[in-house]
This record gives sequence, structure tokens and C-alpha cells, in this order.
Amino acid sequence: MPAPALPSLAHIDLSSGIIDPAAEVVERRLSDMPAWFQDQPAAQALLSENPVLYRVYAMAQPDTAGWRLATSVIESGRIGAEYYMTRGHAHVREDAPEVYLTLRGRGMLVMQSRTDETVVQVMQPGSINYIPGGWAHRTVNTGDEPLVFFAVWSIDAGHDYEAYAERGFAKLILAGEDGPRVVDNPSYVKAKRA
Ligand code: M6P
Ligand code: ZN
Repeated sequence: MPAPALPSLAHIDLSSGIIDPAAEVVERRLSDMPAWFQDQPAAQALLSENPVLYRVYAMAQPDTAGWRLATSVIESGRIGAEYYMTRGHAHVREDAPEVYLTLRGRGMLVMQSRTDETVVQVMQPGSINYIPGGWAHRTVNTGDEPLVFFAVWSIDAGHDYEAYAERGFAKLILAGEDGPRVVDNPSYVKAKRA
């Protein structure tokens, strides 16, 4: 038997979302995901500026099993009418769920089942969003400050980006005159399994 891992302690700055100590910081800029946005002329025009869309801070942990703990910080901004958002993924392990706790800002969580059913939930400080296994998920910052949330998922869940890079999600979150609107994605290609 390997020696049991030691307990660990970290701190989240509730305003910036920074975890200390963090094992890993992932930074996503527009150039990492230009094709993900609906308004391609707007995306291309912003590429020279190449804004940071979001960062993920994973907590340093001694264990190789169990849970991954991380904060995500999505900046406030838009590409055309579409808000800054994460790439979005499903878990390779279809039974692996995920939990989000929002710490700051306002956003929407878009979840999509393997048969293209969509559920959109609001994220605001104190919201706990439960993403069941088998549901792809993307987070969108619909507010005018960073959206900061804490996420917990199984270390061996695995990220499947490919399916959603190609066909996107069935619903888009666009800025309207009265705030965010959930609209059908006109270029969405239905799941083969649907
Ligand atoms: C959350 C979790 C992470 C994910 C991150 C960014 O923190 O769901 O697993 O990596 O958001 O989302 P994505 O990987 O889809 O860009
Ligand atoms: Zn996930």
C-alpha cells in the first residue's frame, strides 16, 4: 500500500479567484479558441488584441486519486454579441459529475445531454450548480465583472473537447437589449446519437 497522502490546505481569494498554492494555471486567450465564437468577423478583428478570456487555477494536491479542485475566472467581455465563455467539454467518463460554486459575478451554465437536451442555469454568488455525468458543460460570463467559481470534479473524469469544438453547443448565450438571451445556435450540428 502506498503511504496515505497528507491533508492539505489552500486559500481562495474570493475576488480574484486565485488559489494559493495552485498546482497549475491554465490561461485561455482568444487565439486558443477563435473558431468557438459565432461572429467570426468580430473574432478575427479582436485577434490582434488577443484578450485573455479565462484562467483556471487548480489547487495543489498531494493525491493522484479523488477530486480535482479549481477556480475558474472568466473575464467580462463579448465577441460580437456573444459573451466570453469557456471552451466547454463533456467528461470522458460518462458517470463523472461536477459541482460549481459561484463566488463572484454573474453567469450562465449551459449543459447539454448526449441526446441534445439543454438546461441553462444562472450562476451568481452562492449558486451551487450540479452537472450530472454525461452532460457537456460550458460557462458564460454575462456580467460586467469577472465570473469566479469554484469547481470540483473527479480526477479521472477526463475532458472531451473534440465533439464540442466541431459542432458547438445547441444553445448560444447572446447579449440582448434586456440582458442575456438563450438562442438556438444556427450552425449547430445534431449529435449523431440523438
Ligand atoms: C471548470 C472546470 C474545469 C474546466 C474549466 C474550463 O473549472 O469544468 O474542468 O477545465 O472550467 O472549462 P473548459 O476546460 O471547458 O475550457
Ligand atoms: Zn467538467
